[in-house]
This record gives sequence, structure tokens and C-alpha cells, in this order.
Amino acid sequence: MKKCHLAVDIGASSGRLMAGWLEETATSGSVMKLEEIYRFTNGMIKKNNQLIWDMDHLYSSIIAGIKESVNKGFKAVSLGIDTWAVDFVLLDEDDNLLTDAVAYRDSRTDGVMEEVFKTVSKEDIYERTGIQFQPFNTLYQLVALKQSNPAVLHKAASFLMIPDYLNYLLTGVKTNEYTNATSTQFVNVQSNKWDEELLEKLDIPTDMFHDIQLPGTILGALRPEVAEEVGTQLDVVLPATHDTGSAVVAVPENKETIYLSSGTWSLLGIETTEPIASEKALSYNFTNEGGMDYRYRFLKNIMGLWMIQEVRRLMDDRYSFAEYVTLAQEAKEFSSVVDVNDNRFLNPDNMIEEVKAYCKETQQPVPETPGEIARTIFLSLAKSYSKTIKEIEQLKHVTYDQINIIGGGTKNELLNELLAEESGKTVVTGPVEATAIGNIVVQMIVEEDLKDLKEARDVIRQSFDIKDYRPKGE
Ligand code: LFR
Repeated sequence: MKKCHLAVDIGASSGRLMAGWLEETATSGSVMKLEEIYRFTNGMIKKNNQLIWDMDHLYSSIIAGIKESVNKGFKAVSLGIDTWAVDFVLLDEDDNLLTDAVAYRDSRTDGVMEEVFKTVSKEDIYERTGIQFQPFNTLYQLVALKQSNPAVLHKAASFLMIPDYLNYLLTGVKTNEYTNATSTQFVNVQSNKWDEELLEKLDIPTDMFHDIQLPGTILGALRPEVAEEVGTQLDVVLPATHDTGSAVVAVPENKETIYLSSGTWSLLGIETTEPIASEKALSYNFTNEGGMDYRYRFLKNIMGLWMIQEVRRLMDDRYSFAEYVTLAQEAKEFSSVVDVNDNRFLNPDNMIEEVKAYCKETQQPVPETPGEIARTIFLSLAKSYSKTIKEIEQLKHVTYDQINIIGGGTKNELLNELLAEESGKTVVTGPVEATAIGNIVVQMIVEEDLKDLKEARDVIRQSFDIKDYRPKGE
């Protein structure tokens, strides 16, 4: 049996289990190997007029994936789960589910953020938490729930975010992991603890929250009945359970660099040891999400490849993502641009119509063909990345010469080239599997196969395909 660590990495449209292990080479020391074990679908479903995540499906897929690792001859020493952020479930005192896992794109938070500002100012919230304002942050989801169903909040004995809940089902241990907890916008950026004062101002009960635990904690073994079902026993470890946290762990650089974690969302920023919650950072709406070893991800959420995912879905998957890239390359004369961070693109009824309407309202040529629509989206993303980089440089008084793109979006060569052109900087892409890799290296650090984050990043750089794009003329 081959020893490995398992990453369960679940995104908004799919999830998978990846096995990772180290191999000694004659020339370059340890290299990391990665194999996909099991893949499953994910997506928002409608229930009682709300968009929710199907937690039973996610849990049974994890179980099927662990079984598959055994079938494939692996002995997993440990397993870590990461998912998107902000969403949660509530349990009662007998650990029964009180709520569905409502998805952050559901409309229940429409207008709630603005209402909250009447009780607690924007400045106060930012000073306490350092987290960017997004209508779907957990803070506003809880206020929305309080308005629609106050009784449920008072009955709640446990608040668990998506990975916390899956960890609980596997181990029976209830906890809140730090990197994901910060995405709620009610963890205090100074104390790194729940900001109970903020919650009390909004009349949200505080006794349902657990102690916050850091990535790198061993949560516990599988419950005996789970171990029996999957045919193996292992440690469940906390990686950075927020997927962006895991992805940034895998940026293959030990120097300060700009990174862009590119997937459904585009998360662009830098890693810092101190949060930057200044007035200027607030005005640009930057976040300071908690990371491994109390490093902060000073970044901005940019709407990301969700826009093209929606276009693809609306066109019944007629073209693959790679084909959209080719079609957009062919439409090279088309240069209309939309503000990708306008909330109208968060969950419109029809993304294609929304992009067209924006162009029309702003007196630009309206994209008609699939290639023109794709080009508008990619060009708009590249321009938004470039603008965000300038904001960071202004805030930090530093000029960066390189951008590291990680994640599935690195496969979009047009976007990589457009970013190199727009920014005038060298774009370095890879690894594609950053999130799973970041998840696994934290498990390796726990098991002392790797010393620390620095060594992990050196090993990642040696192990995976990393590519350079230079701006034209260089
Ligand atoms: C990316 C991500 C972002 C978060 C968004 C919503 O997958 O986790 O970091 O802002 O999803 O949870």
C-alpha cells in the first residue's frame, strides 16, 4: 500500500479527492506527487425557494472517495477538507441540523449589508475585522436569518461552516477553523477571536460559536462506524479549510509576490504578516483574510471565471472552456469592457444579457457572438486585475515585477497573456492544482514530512509545471 495524504477539495461546481506524497529523487531532493482519486459534481440546488448546497451528496461523495483510495492501493495517513468560504449550518443541542446550507449567491442577503450599516458603521466593522464588504458575508447571512426566522438562531447550539460540518460528520468533533472563520467578517483582526461585541450589537447570540482552531491541528480519527464503512482509519487534519487559504499556501515563491488564485473567483493580492485595515484599504475594499501561521491574505475578490461558467451553462455547454478561449482569441478586435465587480454579475438571471446590457448602457459596442462575449469577459477581468495590482502598489509603496497565477484558471492562456500585457509584468503560472497541494502540504507539516511553509514552497516549485509569460516586447 502506498502511503499518502488525502485532500478533499470542494469548489462551487465540483469536488475531488487528491492523493499526495513525497518521493526522493537522485538529483533534486524530495518532490511531491499528486494523483486524482475521485471526482464528483457540486452545484447549488433549489429547496423551499432558496439556493442551497446538497450536504448529503457532498458527505457521501467524500465517503466514496476514501473507499476509492483504498481500492487504488493507497494508505491515507491523514485527510484534510477545504471548500469555499462564508456558508454554514446550525445544529441544535442534540446535533440535529436546524438549517440548510444556504448558498452565498442566494438572494436572502439582498440589501442586508446596507441595513446593518445603520446599526454598526462600515468603518467600525472594517476596523474590527479587516474583511472586505461583500453582500454574502456570513455576518449578513446571519442577520438575514435573524430577520426571517429568529427562533432558529436562539435554538442553535452549534455554528459550523461547510468544512467544519463535514469534519464533524467524519470525526464527531465540532470546531471552527481559523482561515474560514475570518471570512465570516466577525473575527477580530487584532485578537483573532470571535468579535462578540460586534455580534451583540447586531443581536446575534454568541454561544453557538466554538473555539477557533488553527490550520495544522489534528482534529481526530474517523468515527469507528465511518472507519468501518470506508475500510481504513486515518487522522482528520485541519488544513486552511478556506480553499483560497489552501491555494495561497501553494504559491511557489518564498519572496513577496502578487498572486492571483484563479477559479470560479479571482482572488488577487499579497501575503502580509500584519493586517492592513487602513482607510485607504477600506476605500478600495481589500480584505485581510486569516492564513497559515497568522499570515494575512491581503486581497480583493474579483468576480472571476464564474462569468464564463455561466455563459457556458446558458449555452447548454455547447463550447468547452478551451473553445471559449479560442473564440475570444479570434475576436481580437473586440474591446468592450464591463466592471466585473459590479454586483449585478453576482447571480444575474442571464449572464449573457447582463453583459450585453452593461455594454449598451455604457455606449460601447454590444458583444453578439460567443467569441465577443468571451473576449469582453476575459479583457474585463485582465483590466480589473491590473487595476487591483496598482491599488496594492499604491497602498504598499512597492512596485512588483511578477504575478503568480495559481489554480485551474492558469489554463486560460489568453487571460495570462492579457494580464502580462495590461500589467507590463511577468506572469508566472502554476501549479494548476494549488488548492489540493496547499491542503496536502499542511498535512505533511503536521506529520513532520516537511519542516515548514518555506520548505513546502521550495518543494512545490520543484515538483510542478511552472510557466512564464512576459509582456510583449521583452
Ligand atoms: C473561492 C472562495 C472565495 C470566497 C468565495 C465565496 O472559492 O472561497 O475566497 O470569497 O469563494 O465563499
